[in-house]
Amino acid sequence: MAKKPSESSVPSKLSIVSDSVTIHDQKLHRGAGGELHQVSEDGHDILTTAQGGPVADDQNTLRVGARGPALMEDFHFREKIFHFDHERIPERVVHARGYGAHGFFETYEPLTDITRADIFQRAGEKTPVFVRFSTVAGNKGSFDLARDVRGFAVKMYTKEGNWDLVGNNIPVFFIQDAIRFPDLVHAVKQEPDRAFPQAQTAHDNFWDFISLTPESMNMIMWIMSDRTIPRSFRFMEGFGVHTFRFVNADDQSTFVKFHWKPKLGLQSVAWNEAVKINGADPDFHRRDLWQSIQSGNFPEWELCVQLFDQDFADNFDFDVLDATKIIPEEVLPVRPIGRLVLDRMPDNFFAETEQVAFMTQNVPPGIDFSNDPLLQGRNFSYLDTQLKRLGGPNFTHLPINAPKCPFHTFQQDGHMAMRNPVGRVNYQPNSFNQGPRESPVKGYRHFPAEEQGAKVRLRSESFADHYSQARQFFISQTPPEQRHIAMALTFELSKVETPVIRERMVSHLMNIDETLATTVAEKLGFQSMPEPAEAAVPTRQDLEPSPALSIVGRGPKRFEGRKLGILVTDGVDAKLLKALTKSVTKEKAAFEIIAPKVGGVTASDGSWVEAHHMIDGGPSVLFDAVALLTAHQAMDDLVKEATARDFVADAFQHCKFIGYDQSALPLLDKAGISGSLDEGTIALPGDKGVSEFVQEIGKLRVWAREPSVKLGKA
Ligand code: HDD
Repeated sequence: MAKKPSESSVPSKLSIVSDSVTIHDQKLHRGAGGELHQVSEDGHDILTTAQGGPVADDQNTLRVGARGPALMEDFHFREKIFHFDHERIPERVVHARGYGAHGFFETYEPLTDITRADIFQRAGEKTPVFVRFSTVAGNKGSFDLARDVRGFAVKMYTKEGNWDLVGNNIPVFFIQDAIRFPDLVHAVKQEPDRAFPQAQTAHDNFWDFISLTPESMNMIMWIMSDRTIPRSFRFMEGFGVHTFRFVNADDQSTFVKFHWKPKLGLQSVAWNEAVKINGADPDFHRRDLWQSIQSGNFPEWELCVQLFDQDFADNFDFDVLDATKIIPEEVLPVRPIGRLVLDRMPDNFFAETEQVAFMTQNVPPGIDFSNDPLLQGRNFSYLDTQLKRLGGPNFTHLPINAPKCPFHTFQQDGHMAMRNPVGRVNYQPNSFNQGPRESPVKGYRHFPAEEQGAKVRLRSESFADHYSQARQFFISQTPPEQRHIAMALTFELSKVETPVIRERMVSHLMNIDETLATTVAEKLGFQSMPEPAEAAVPTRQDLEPSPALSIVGRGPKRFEGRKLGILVTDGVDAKLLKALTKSVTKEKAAFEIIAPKVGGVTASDGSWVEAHHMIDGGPSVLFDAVALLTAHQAMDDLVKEATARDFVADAFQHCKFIGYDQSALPLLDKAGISGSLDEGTIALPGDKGVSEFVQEIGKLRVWAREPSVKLGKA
């Protein structure tokens, strides 16, 4: 039977309206975003076409008779399908998968002596920002915990125009010259004939390119470390990577490197954990940022700078224009100059996070570039890519990309122009004294660096030492972190099918650390060790370790900002559960309850405890530590659940703290760990009181356990 419009299955009261206004006798509703809606005879918002025409039936196409052909006359159908057909835009060629948030940057102190950038002139000044975090290689729909560099792109809407600091969570890069970027990206992304693997460096093309690119060796140490499997965006550092310039009002320049330091410290997950998180929650990082901002726990970073002059640059061991090198913090300390707080999620992912256009060339007066050939190349690339992605030159008219300060140009027309110059005059100079004029005083002045030389395609010799800093990174790691690097290299190279590529990589490792090279070679089943790779600079510099490069060495002291997973059953000790959740909340941490059924459980005092997950949906990999608050009566059933046993076994092998009620001992037994209890498996109450337990789990991992669970045995 054909339905009449009034019989549509859609309920008639669709929208909840927040406000009513009357304009020209037409009663309208104001929606949540401030937009106006037409109102129906019975008071609900009216669905309209994009032309504003009210729609009577959105469920049935216009046709001849109930079973007849559709009519071309159906303009509503045509418009609806047309728009749907065009919903997608090209994804970013790199950094396709990303997630963003709004917030502000607060300046700590005036930096008038070193930069004239308005954003750094007044203490306490707050500047609106939008940040987009991303993975590099995976497509838009890939998973969050790929082993990959994370993008850390910050758009600061300053009073002198947008400043985009388009950085990564790693302070060095794979290549020294932008001309190699297309090859790097082709090599890392899915292989073109088979279109896999996605979001993975573990394949021949990537390691082939890398093994033929010695300048990438420092970056390789970084990407094989735990930096590429961060626990959350909130626990990552960010880096501007390149050397930039600050320029003051007297046109004096100071070199500057930018660092974002997370307030809650650094934290990563274990590789085995990352693999499982990708299955359990492919949106793990998105969800984490969403949940923390929505719950009012606003993530925060300090912007720190390393400042230096030409003298320092001339005397430093490496070229400050070489983006494959760092300046260790122990050599040149970082100075905090402000803080970044993310406190608001976008209203709409596409409009903001997808359409945001970052460009390294967006700098306000007082911030300038160095001659870093990677940075210079980037300054060309980003404008181009926005044109392709966003479809025309007017992408700056999109609210997320428009400056928040007044702006005035003579640009006009083009696709989707939202703003054109008003009036007759759209050029300068003009005789009408109309329109904007340049300001030599307030306007952007490029730093007048003196440059000379022959026109050449040449890499400076000062860029040639590819192994010294790679070794420095490796020796700056704690033993578990070094194990992880060896494991990661072994895993990745084990996926390489061409033996000569594996060998070439190990020959590079010989120049970085012989023990590392031997460990990897043994694990890969090499019969003999290859010769060390030929190095452009034969003598490696023996650099001091830089403790600032370790994550574990500088781990957090508290559980703040982390999440405890509490596995409960019927009969859970109500007092214990309450004390634990109270203590976790007091620590400004979060908890989630996992139960045999998602509905919840009945506690010892008869109260009902609602669960966030059933065991299958809440594996321990989603939590920073776990507690097993079970009861004897539920144990027979619980130990039979494979996922309950995995919950415990995984937490143990991932070196997490496990608090347990004595009733959970049979579960520990079935999970195969009752003979291996250590300082990280804590009876509650018993070994420790609840608040002591919450203090203890602030250490996050019991790395001493790792060799015995074989995970990290390299
Ligand atoms: Fe890039 C995007 C970071 C080198 C060309 N890059 C992009 C994004 C980040 C970075 C965070 C995502 C921005 C967003 O969220 O929209 N890129 C870096 C860093 C580099 C780097 C830290 C080295 C230090 N990039 C680099 C080079 C080139 C590009 C050498 C080209 C010559 N990058 C691009 C691009 C992208 C991009 C093709 C893709 C999408 C976009 O720009 O908006 O233009």
